[in-house]
Amino acid sequence: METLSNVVEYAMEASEFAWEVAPGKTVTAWGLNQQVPGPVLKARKGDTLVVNVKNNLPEPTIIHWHGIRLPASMDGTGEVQKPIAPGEAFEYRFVVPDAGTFWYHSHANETVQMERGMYGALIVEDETDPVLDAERLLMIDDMKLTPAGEFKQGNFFGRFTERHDGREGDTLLINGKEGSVLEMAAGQTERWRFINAASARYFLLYLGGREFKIIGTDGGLLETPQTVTEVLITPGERVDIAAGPFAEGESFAIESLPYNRMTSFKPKRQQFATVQVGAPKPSVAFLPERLRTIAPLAPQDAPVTRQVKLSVGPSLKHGLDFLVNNDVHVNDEPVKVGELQVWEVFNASLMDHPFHLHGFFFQVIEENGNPPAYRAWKDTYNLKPRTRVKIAWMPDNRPGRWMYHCHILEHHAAGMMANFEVIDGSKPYIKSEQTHSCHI
Ligand SMILES: [Cu+2]
Repeated sequence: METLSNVVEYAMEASEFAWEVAPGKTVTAWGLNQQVPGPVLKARKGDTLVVNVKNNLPEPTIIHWHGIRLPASMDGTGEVQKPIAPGEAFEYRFVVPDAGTFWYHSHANETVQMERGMYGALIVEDETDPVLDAERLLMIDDMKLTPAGEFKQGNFFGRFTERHDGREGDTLLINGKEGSVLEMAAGQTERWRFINAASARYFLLYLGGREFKIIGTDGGLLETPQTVTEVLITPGERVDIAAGPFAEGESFAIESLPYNRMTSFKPKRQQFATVQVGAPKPSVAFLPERLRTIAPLAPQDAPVTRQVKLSVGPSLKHGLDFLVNNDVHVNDEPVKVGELQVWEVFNASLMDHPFHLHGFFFQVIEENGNPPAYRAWKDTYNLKPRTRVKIAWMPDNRPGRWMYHCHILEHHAAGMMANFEVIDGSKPYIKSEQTHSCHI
């Protein structure tokens, strides 16, 4: 198939460099091509993407392609790939089969490398995308810095709190910059693609009470636009919205409303950027009532094939461990190609966790006994405390080692993850050895 597809090539180099997050405020970042976020990679649905990653960081790295349904060998985790050593390079090569807002990020020493800037967007377009007047990418992140602009290292208590709550900082970034001003024309409607690249921050998007339409999420377009005034975007998630039209002279903030994810952080209303609406321009935007059809994968009462329990438990070594089915860094049972998976994911803990499945989209078919408000393809889904969701997904013919984990990076590192194998059911199953430990 690949020979028929258009090939899009990029070269990226991971390195340490000075990055100005605001005038006079410079950090020693780690990132791709000396920018935070890294370059925006663009392709069209069905293209073959080839990305050569050269590692000039002082430690090994790996690049994970979040949300892309690629072969296991290209997933960019320690399960399937030897980390790229300093001075070495690796070529990722895969077809991008779905249109949508995706992203790439380090999957090695994540809590450090992503905090420092090792992430970027991957946009996959399709001719069926709605036509809006313009498109903008907004990558949400924060950094926890000292007054001198160094990445803050906590004391013993601080490190314990960070392990429990996840790392949040007060330097609030959109596309690597603090206090951005976005200018747009009056009368126009734009597509804004939000990606939450933060370690642990929950972003409850708010445009000063103005209505906007959610048009897409992790796995591309929704079936119908959803008109709202706020939407929660948890770490790892993507939300595409149609914003506008606004009137000339309007100015408003892109904010995150207070959200209590049940940690020691005090929920706050925080401003990430400002939008200024300038002189009007003609609009060609047309948002259809129906964006596409998403066939349901399973009925709400489909029998559960696996239970996944997320919890927090005491640990002699660390104080607390973050658990999947009562264990850390779990080796879960394999699943067979072509066998519908209906997983009941239960958050038994007293805090929120965004559950992320690598390499496959799922549909939430039930949440605490109720059907979801609308159907969507997801790869990351937030579970509030004591929440039980049923997700359905289909392992298509991409055997290999995959994983699922909490996308709060500190929880992932503290054990809330599992790997498992997708196997060809027609062959006898021989458990394969992982190529490299994913443990930090
Ligand atoms: Cu978590």
